[in-house]
Amino acid sequence: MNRFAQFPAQTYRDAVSPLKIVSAKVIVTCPGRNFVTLKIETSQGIYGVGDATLNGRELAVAAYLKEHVLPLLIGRDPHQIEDIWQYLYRGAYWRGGPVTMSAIAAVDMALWDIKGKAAGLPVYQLLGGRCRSAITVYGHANGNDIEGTLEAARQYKDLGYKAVRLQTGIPGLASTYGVSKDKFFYEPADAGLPTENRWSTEAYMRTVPELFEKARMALGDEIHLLHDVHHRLTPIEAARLARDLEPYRLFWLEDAVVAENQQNFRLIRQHSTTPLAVGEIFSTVWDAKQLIEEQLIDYIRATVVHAGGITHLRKIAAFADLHNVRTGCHGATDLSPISMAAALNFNISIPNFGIQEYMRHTSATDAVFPHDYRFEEGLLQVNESPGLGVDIDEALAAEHPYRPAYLPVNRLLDGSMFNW
Ligand code: CS2
Ligand code: MG
Repeated sequence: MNRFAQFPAQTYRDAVSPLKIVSAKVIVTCPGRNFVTLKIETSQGIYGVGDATLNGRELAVAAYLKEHVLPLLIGRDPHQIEDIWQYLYRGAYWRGGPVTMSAIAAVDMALWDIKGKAAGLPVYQLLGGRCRSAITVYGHANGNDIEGTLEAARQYKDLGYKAVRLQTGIPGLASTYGVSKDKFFYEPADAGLPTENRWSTEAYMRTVPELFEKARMALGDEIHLLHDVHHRLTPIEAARLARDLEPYRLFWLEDAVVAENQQNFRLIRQHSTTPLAVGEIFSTVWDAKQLIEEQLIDYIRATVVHAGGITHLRKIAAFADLHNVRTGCHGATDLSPISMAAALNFNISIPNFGIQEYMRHTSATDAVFPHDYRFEEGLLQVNESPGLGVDIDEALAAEHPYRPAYLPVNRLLDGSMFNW
């Protein structure tokens, strides 16, 4: 029996009858990697779930929710999603940032889940319905060297992916961002204390153009190719790399430079037509305002769990749409299947969807988070079940206790602290 069938369609009166939030809990689980989940329960037995995972800082968000948010929710009408969002955002006084906005995001996702279940509709139907039949996704191909990366890319192409991100090991460097031990499942938070990588921009800049030249020869012109610089270049270095990659027609070059100084991207724009993507670490629209207004980027990567949930992400997408910027939501394995389910309901309902990152979760994670979305021929099909179409198996979650895990740090060869 479909586990979501318990929520039958209800008339409007029933759907908005006085529901009250009666309890809420934070569930931290580690089926191979840590996830933080918020579960909000209501007076009619309808409950909603939200993802609150912030890779490497999970317990900060769990504490923020438990100590400073959950007491404020009890007794409220869960249908008042926008008012509760504004209450938590303005009421904190200290606005924005990844911890606060991940906590607000979890509440927002759970409330949309409740509203969908109460209405007997998938959340995307409450967001305006379908703008497309399914969601195009990209996978992560990586290897210790170029040939290994291309071999992984062929596997993704054989699985039906229409788009694949390529990250390769760099000759002379023991490790680098994006190259994982397990070639199919990538989890960078790999140790109880941060592991230290060493970095050489020169070696990187020599390797990446060769990677994409060989990729185009090996994979053809049809498949979309993407690359994540992961914040590691200066603006002029990024401009040179973007120009060097133009012959290989990337779908996007991601996080070419750090984006605290949004005008960094003006220099890249002056030198290259390679499309640019940024924003997975953004918490609100204010982190991207100049980038979008000046059309310094082509894709905004802000994600449902780190940018305030569906409610705020829709505002970012609407603002981006005014400036011909499309979405490209972050979808790494450190965002739970709850985030993916919410992202798909968001993606299917907006006019300026670009692409969705889809790093598959392990079977252990999927068992803890049963969900109705499914992968078919390079596309993700969104749930038709009420709400977000995802759940958490609390008994199974309890079998996987939290395990401290930190993201790596990066230093230059001379030991200077750098960006990972
Ligand atoms: C990466 C992420 O998927 C991406 O584009 O930037 O894997 C990122 O490194 C992790 O989410 C960090 O936890
Ligand atoms: Mg990235």
